[in-house]
Amino acid sequence: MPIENKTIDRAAREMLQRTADDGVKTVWDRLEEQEPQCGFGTLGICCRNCLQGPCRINPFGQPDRGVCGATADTIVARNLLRSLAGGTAAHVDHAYEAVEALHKLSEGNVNYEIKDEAKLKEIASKLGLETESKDMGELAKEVAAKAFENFGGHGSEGLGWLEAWAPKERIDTWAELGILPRKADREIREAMHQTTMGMDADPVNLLLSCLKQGIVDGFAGLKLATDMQDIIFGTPKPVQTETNLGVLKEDHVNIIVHGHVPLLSEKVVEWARKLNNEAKDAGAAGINVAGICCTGNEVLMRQGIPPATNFLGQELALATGAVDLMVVDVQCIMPSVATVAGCYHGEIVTTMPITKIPGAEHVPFTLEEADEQAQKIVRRALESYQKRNMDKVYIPDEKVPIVAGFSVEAIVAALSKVDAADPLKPLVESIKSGDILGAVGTVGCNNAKITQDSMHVEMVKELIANNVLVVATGCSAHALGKAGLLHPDATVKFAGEGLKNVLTAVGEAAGLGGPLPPVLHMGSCVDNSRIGDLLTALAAYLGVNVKDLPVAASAPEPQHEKALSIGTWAVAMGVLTHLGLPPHVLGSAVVAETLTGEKIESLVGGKFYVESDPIAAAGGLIAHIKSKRKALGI
Ligand code: BF8
Ligand code: SF4
Repeated sequence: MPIENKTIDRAAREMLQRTADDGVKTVWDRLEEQEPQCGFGTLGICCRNCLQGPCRINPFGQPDRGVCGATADTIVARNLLRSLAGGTAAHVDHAYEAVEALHKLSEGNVNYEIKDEAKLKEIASKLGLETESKDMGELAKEVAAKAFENFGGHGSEGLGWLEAWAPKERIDTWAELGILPRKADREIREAMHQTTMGMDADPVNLLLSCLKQGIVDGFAGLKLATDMQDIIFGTPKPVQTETNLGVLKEDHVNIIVHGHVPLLSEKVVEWARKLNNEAKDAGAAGINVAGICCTGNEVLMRQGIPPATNFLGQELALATGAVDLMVVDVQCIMPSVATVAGCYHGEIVTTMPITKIPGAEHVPFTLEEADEQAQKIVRRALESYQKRNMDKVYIPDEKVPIVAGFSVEAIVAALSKVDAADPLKPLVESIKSGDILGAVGTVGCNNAKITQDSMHVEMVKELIANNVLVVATGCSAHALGKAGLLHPDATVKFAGEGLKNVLTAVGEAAGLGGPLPPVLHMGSCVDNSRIGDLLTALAAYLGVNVKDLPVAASAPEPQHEKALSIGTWAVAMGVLTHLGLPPHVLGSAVVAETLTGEKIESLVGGKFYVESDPIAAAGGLIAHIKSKRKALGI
């Protein structure tokens, strides 16, 4: 495959030339080696859930059943539910780590603080806790106890986080459909049970459980994780920095934080700053920390740490020969990083008991000894720097300025500069007048099957040209950042007239001396909860339901099971959700048609929409937004 078809990112193209010249394999080479990929797997019609299998269904004839009698519909729906349970488990486990941190800090056992006391109080009172008579430690302990209740417990009680934050209309809808979740661990466990041999064979029943996993993901995963992280590390405010591989510095010790949970990466950032002088003693100009994937987003949003690249660029960052150490926690870490680092330079340090990689160093990370371990990791980077061969360093000269840090609080703060008494009013008025046609949240990954960043960038350019405001998270935000779309200049260059006027008015009122960017970076993948909060607030303000808003969601280049669980949550919230490539469900017409059809839309208000052409996808999303506007009479 020619390099131009692998990525639109110029830095990535340069590095791909380098890895090709050096005979170092990357994710794209391995995809080619896998091709043609298994047709049964692609269609979702293979099952290995018991030892009578593996079974596969012939889409064109016989056999049309597995050994046990399972049909293609059963197998596809079952496989999808297992994937969703995987994605949901990842987010819920992430949230658990963050709750545990709040609990331990409330007991004074760990060296983390409460950075956002106002958010802690706000969350506590939403949970029905009395806040006035208590100190922050006590309150944190009570909030952590309430948060823990979302994971396990007996009986059929529901998720406290959902009950406190989901719109009442949604709760009623989900209850009517029988998909109102109980505790998260129970639902994930039940999904695994439901999909074992000799269990549920009804594809529709399995799909309802899929929706339930999505709801668990949204509230006991995304929302819970974001809330805990905001309390401990602060709620993001706008920050300016740069992105792409050019943020690596030849004369600095370069440390990359990669993974998802900020408990470690925040400490690495803190200690890199504190130990900067030691780097000078080691002959470097200082320590430079850059991020990859969502932990990169977390430290970008709160600390202004520059993102080096997104998911598909993780090996390419190492191929610069300038990364002295890459420290990883959980999720989206390709095992190949150890191999690529071995070919160039740099140490890979794993830190979590459930994420070890052959060839990497393991430095266990615990909340109790977070400072010691972060120091150890930073000092290892200094040692690694001293072993770096400067002749083999090549850093592409590609970096672009970005603005990030748009939490809901930050967006409301900017809007309140236009109307202090009624901050949502200017946004709502602009939507009503048509200056802003609607909004799309672009989220999710890169996928080696799609030219890196191309779907994100081309689709979003088309959306903003048509006055659609875009909010972004995850690797989508990285992609858009690398393409210059997280910067006010892009508003001038690419936004339609109406959108440009609104963003300029708000940006100038907020004292930015120019427009807001046309794409607001709202954070990591768990921070999709911020998009949910914004939609909930907008719907409440307008007195309508979330499903009636002129909005849509899109994962243009989905890769991970987490992207599917997030997308399913969005559908359950009532939002049309675009995917740039289909999940492994096309082997069952029942499943594929249900996920994208009118039936699911009539039940929950949302559905999936698959389109692999970026301009056509933008057109589909715009048509949807227009139909919602029409229904609202605006
Ligand atoms: O949680 S967008 S490739 S990094 S899964 Fe992974 Fe996908 Fe990137 Fe973040 Ni989200
Ligand atoms: Fe085959 Fe049924 Fe076993 Fe799956 S559960 S492997 S379809 S026999």
